[in-house]
Amino acid sequence: MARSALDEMSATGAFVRTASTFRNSISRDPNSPFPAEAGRYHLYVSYACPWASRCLAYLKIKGLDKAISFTSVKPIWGRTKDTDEHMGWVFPDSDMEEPGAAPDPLNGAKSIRELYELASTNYSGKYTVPVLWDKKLKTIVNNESAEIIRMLNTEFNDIAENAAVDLSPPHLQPQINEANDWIYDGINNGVYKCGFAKKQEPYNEAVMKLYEALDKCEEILSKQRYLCGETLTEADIRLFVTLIRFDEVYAVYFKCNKKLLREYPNMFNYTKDIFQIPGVSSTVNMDHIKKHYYRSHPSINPFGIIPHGPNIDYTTPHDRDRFSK
Ligand SMILES: N[C@@H](CCC(=O)N[C@@H](CS)C(=O)NCC(=O)O)C(=O)O
Repeated sequence: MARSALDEMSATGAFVRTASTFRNSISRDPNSPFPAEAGRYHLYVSYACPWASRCLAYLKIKGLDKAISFTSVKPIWGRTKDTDEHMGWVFPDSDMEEPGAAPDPLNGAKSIRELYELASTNYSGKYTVPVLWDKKLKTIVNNESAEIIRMLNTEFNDIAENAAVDLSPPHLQPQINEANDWIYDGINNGVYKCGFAKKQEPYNEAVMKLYEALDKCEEILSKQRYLCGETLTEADIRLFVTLIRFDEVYAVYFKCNKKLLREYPNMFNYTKDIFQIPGVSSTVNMDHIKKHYYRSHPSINPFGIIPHGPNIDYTTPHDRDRFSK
């Protein structure tokens, strides 16, 4: 039977994420199997998903959203096949069904699962988003967001409207990699380890690590505008997608309530700062985010009640200009 994140459990009740499977690369080299070309690739995403949202943020920041089309699935998981019980990402039947979500324009697939089955006849992993799809070869190029964002940053610069924006400049690469490591483990994946734990001990461990990492970010951001200095980098986009979901979802749903994002003055203002970068707010669909988490895992929230608050307005002024100006 097909699996989902909720099944990824160690014997001790800890959530253990498995690696992505499709790991090909798009290259600026026109002779490569997947050359960077306008109009050739499509991103399948869910607005709810932080990993997919970091790809969307890159499309906007790099000015690639005309060259690379994208479609979001519906926020709430549904049956992916009539013949088994698997629940996962599904497309709406029309544009009207769920604002923001659209039917699959390329393959007419009903679910993300169908795309994986089109790309590989013997795939047995999870059916995750994002999916970077090649329209020409009708296959999945890559389903690992950490790699997709790096391709979007460097390989499409002949096409990108904002080619000069480099979110991984070589001189900052070691610092970015270092920040990514502890932020992924403590925060991006850390909130999932808190929320999906089935025993107290792994939850305790994850929540302790999470708040150590958040405190460390707050400390860094009290001294500089962004995680790696005075310019926005990949590390910031990767942190942002988790922070923007923190108070609305993770604090309640994943039991990350020791301290709220809005109680960290530097990180809270930093989140507003990134939200206000042109294009980024269009990648944050809080309606999809809340619906997905609160309604897609009945074992965690059996009645599917979506909490009313806190409805934070990230468009209000922030204080981060104090660093760069
Ligand atoms: N490492 C992957 C993780 C992607 C991922 O876990 N996506 C989740 C949504 S937030 C998903 O599609 N889950 C489907 C499932 O668990 O069945 C990436 O960063 O691209």
